[in-house]
Amino acid sequence: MMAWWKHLALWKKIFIGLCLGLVVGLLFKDVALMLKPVGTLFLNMIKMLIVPLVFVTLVTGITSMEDLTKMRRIGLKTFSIYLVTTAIAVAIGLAFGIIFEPGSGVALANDATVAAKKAPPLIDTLLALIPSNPMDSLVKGDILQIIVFAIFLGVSINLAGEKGKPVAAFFESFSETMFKMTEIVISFAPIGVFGLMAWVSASYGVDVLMSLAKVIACVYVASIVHMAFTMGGAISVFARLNPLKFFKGVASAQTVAFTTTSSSGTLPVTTSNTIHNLGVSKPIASFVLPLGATINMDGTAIYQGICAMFVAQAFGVDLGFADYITIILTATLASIGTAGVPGAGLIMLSLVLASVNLPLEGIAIIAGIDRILDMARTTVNVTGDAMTAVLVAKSEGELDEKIYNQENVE
Ligand code: DAS
Repeated sequence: MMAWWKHLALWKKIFIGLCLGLVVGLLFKDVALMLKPVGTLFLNMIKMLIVPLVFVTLVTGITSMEDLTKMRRIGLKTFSIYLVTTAIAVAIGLAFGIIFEPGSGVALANDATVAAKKAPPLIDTLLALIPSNPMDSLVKGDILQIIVFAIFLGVSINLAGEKGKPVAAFFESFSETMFKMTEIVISFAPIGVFGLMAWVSASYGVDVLMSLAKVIACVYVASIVHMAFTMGGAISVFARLNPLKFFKGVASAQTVAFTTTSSSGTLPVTTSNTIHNLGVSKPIASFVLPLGATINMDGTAIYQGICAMFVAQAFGVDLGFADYITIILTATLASIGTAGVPGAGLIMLSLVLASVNLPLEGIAIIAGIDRILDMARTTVNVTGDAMTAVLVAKSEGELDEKIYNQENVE
């Protein structure tokens, strides 16, 4: 038995953990609820990695691109892909909301118990990007501020020339060490995913899912459409690579994202998958992925487009063309401001609803099933990050196609 399990690819082990967790949660609810600590332990292990991994790999990603023009070129490509795919994602979400009307006929939850947390004004989010005390940001795990500080530090090391080399070497060594620690943590993913999935399926059960089945179905189908056509199409057309190999190579990260609902938490797995399964060079992966885990949220954009339509329909509010444009703009910006942590998109949804004067009470209805929706949107978010890393690496000639086309992936 052990030999069979030992030689199984990691993504298959994780998938088995996911399915077993689902079954145990639905059939043995009491046992499954006791499994939550197993999932929490795994979550804490990947949270332990986030700050050091994001910080050292981003600094290393930048110092390894000594040529500032190359870094500027890669940065431009990365941000352009992020913005375009996110805007497409919102449009797909809106289209699904308009066509399938998930909110029509929904029994409104009058006891709006969940007070809709107000999202911070966008200008505050942008101003807060510069960390007044980078050590404090590192200690608190303020990922956006850590990324800004890492970019400043990486560029400064490059500008320091010879005098910066010892620091660059330190971060290079630290980065390799963090990749090793990541491999250790990832080996626990199958059992961690089992515990998380068992707790989620036991907590939500089937009845909650049925009552809002239409909006859940809309988010899941729109997410699959965006991954298959937008992302699969981009890999096929612009990178001229087999999209099926891409989805197989990123399966572990998708499964961890699905169960943890945290892009940042999944970052160690996303990084490992893109390097070891998809052949992306470490410098490109180290630059594109930490940024993506924080500002590239296609799944969240889809979710906000659909939920804005859901709330408008549930409360009988008619939206005009100008409202749709406003939703596309605010949902794109809101998804950039959404942190890569569980439930962040729900908070930013208040920004999108407020932008078109939709009742924030709608958030209380969504809140009841938000974890289920978060599982889908985080999976899309992580897949979009990996897709961007592949496109940028291929365009820079830093993608090893032998690794990309390999049969056995982790
Ligand atoms: N859960 C967030 C993430 O980690 C996305 C969201 O809440 O919308 O990507």
